Amino acid sequence: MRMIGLAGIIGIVLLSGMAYGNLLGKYYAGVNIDVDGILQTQGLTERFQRVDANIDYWNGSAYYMWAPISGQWDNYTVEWTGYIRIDVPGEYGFGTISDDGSQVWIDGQLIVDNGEGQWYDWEDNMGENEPGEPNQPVYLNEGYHAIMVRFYEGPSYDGIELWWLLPNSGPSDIPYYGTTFHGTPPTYNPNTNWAIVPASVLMITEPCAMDLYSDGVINLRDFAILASEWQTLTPVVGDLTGDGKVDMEDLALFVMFWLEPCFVS
Ligand SMILES: [Ca+2]
Ligand SMILES: [Ca+2]
Ligand SMILES: [Ca+2]
Ligand SMILES: [Ca+2]
Repeated sequence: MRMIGLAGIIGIVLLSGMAYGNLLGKYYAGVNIDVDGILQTQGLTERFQRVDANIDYWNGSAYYMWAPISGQWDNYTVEWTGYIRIDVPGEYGFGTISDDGSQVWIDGQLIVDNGEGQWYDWEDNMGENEPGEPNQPVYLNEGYHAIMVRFYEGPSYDGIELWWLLPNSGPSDIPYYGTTFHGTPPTYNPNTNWAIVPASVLMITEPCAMDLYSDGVINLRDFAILASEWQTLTPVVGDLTGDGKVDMEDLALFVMFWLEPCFVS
């Protein structure tokens, strides 16, 4: 551990508690919609990756231009991946409003298909969708669930928001008046129980990967294992980043999850 140094320790302190508010966003030039209408990223040119706190890229104005890729107003794709923390087991609603299309997968299952080319449109898995598309709340148990959202922009205006409806909320009006808004800007509906999925439940990596001692919490026991493999050439479990060595990058990732639960049953 001598190698860490003061700067490393300061970095660790700054990173502590930063597990949440992280989704990995991959930004691509181009659009690829397959024959089944699924948004794909194969064949597209990746322009950059960045960390996004959550998916909240529209401010409700009629002629909003998100345009996250510099110099590329149209014809791009974004894929977000990470995990969502569920504290209350039950049936969840998910929905997007986007221009153009978007799709949401939870644990690898497509649960919201709002993938069409469109002016802003809302769709969810609670009944506001197109015929034949997913129309069931998704049951999620306590713990971390993989989430992936894909979004594409064809021409003109663009933006996306990801919303959820918590269990036992009862039926709720959607967050915007109307469902499709052809030619009419969506108007925010305050009488809704839906909420934008907050950064506080989103993370890039789920904490159980850090629970090296498997006792259900990220703690000193896990740190001791990580330290025992420090800079070894053949780490067994401590290589959290997958680059074949245990170093500052692994430690920086580890401390982000300090004292996080891992919901071991
Ligand atoms: Ca739609
Ligand atoms: Ca558009
Ligand atoms: Ca542990
Ligand atoms: Ca590593």
